[in-house]
Amino acid sequence: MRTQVGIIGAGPAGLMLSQLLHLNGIENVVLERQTRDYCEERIRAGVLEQGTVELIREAQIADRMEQLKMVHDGIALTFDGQYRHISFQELTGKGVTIWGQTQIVRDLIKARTDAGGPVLFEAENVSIHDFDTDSPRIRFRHNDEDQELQCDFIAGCDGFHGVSRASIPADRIKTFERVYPFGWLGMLCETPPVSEEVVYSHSERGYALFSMRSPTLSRLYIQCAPDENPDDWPDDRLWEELKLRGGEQVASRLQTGPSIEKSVAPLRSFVAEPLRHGSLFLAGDACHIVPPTGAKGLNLAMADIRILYRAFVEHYKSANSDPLASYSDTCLKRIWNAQRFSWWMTSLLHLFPDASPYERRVQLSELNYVTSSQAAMTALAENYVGLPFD
Ligand code: FAS
Ligand code: PHB
Repeated sequence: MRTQVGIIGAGPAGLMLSQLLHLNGIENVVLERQTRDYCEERIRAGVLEQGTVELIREAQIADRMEQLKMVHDGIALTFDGQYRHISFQELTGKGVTIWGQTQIVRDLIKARTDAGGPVLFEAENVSIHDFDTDSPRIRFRHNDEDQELQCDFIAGCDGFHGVSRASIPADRIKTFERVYPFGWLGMLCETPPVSEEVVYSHSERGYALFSMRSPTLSRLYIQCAPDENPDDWPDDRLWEELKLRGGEQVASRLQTGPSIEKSVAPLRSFVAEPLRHGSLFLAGDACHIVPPTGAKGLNLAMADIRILYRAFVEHYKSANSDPLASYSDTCLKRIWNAQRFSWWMTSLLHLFPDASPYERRVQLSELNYVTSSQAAMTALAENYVGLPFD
């Protein structure tokens, strides 16, 4: 089997790259180890920057999004009995869009398969070879047959636990990491959202987040132990805890109901440098992880793909390989900005088990400052809506 770009991973990064390359006449094959259903059912991000919305339009998979999306002009923060709104529209002239990652992945898989694009699900034992040459190869097993894909380039879009980054010799890659002493217990339920905007809550009992996927589907989270067992949180207990952490204004409006999904995700900050290794290009969670407090995970993956697909188009259409050569440095600038903002939002809103009474007071003072100073609110807003591309 032969193609121009071999893509490992059918998450949002791999599928978006495949669709954009296809629309520009560049051949590609996607190899995914999970089933199609598994990829389409996974619940993850839901807040989109304007740059991600524009990329979805460029990929010609925006029809359902345009009809069903929700547009928010800000967020709210609650702490110490306060309920404070931050208007992104007033401060930056931009908002954010609520449209689930699950929907984006479904639309991309449909677009690729409708066009006959080779997306091979249940590809086992994927391994990559000769990526320090101009003719890299990917070996895998599919339909009980061992196969080999020869290509010009490999795009490693296989997430944090994928094979791509793991295949790079340790002396050729540098990693930076912070693991947080807590995780998020998330719940999805068919109840109306508590507010017309996403609400971030800081309390003596810990952090909570009140988000949504639609006017009838709420997505809610509480800070928990990294190894928390969701089974220890029957719905009633979780609703009670959300009310206690959200504060009076939230509790009085929170409508409860049966959960349809519950899961725990650990929190970490992670970056691997560089993103390019010969003919292998890493993108998305394969080379960076952010705690979801800043809603940057998916948006950062889409920013990588925006830069990478344009670089491939320049290479194949204009024989200009400079954008491929600068891919890593270009992405890393944006990655470290999002790392800083996500670490800062996480530090601002979570309860750190070892925080001293002094640090607790400073945290409250920062929450007050961030929700009352025009300058501080603008800094938060411009990072949340997404910093401009260079
Ligand atoms: P993905 O991990 O989405 O996709 C990688 C794909 O590669 C997967 O389909 C995997 O099966 C496949 N793969 C892995 N190894 C392979 C191999 N060896 N062979 C073939 N295929 C292989 N962000 C937010 O902003 N808000 C959130 O609420 C939020 N919640 C999250 C919850 C969880 C549990 C996780 C893990 C992430 C969450 N994120 C959230 C971040 C999330 O949105 C990611 O940034 C986004 O999924 C990144 O997309 P990809 O880079 O495509 O990686
Ligand atoms: C979500 O809707 O899942 C969500 C919203 C905001 C975040 C993280 C997750 O910061």
